[in-house]
Amino acid sequence: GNEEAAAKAAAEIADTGAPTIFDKIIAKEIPSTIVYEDDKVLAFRDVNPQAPVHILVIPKIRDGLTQLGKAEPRHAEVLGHLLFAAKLVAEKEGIVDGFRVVINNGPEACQSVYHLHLHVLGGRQLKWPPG
Ligand code: IU
Repeated sequence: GNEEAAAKAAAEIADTGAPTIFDKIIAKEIPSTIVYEDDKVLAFRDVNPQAPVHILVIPKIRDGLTQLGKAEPRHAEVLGHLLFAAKLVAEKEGIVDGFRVVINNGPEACQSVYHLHLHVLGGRQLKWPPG
């Protein structure tokens, strides 16, 4: 009902630390189109692509990284690993000459899933500034 929908919407605009749908994607309980995977990160196609190539790169273990703004010194290594994986994904997708990596942090940036993720976008002329 309406209340349920309102609660769901509220949950998605706040960093509650609750499990997210990405846990199920990592566990392969929810199917996704995986384009790259190693021991630390998973990259899969966004279900609502904003460009011909739109891939999300996420840490397999969230470890408090609900959003970039919560990063601690211990996360530096995985943050670097995620960015390098984004480059590997761009190469694999054939967009390495023109792509964008985006992290939406918090409500004002329209973050909707509180498990850190890098968006890798390309395959068309991207505009600047972004919306
Ligand atoms: P955001 O930066 O938190 O707004 O990005 C979340 C992305 O996760 C967004 O682009 C969604 O389309 C995407 N996504 C997904 O790929 N699969 C899902 O099951 C859900 C969201 I929920």
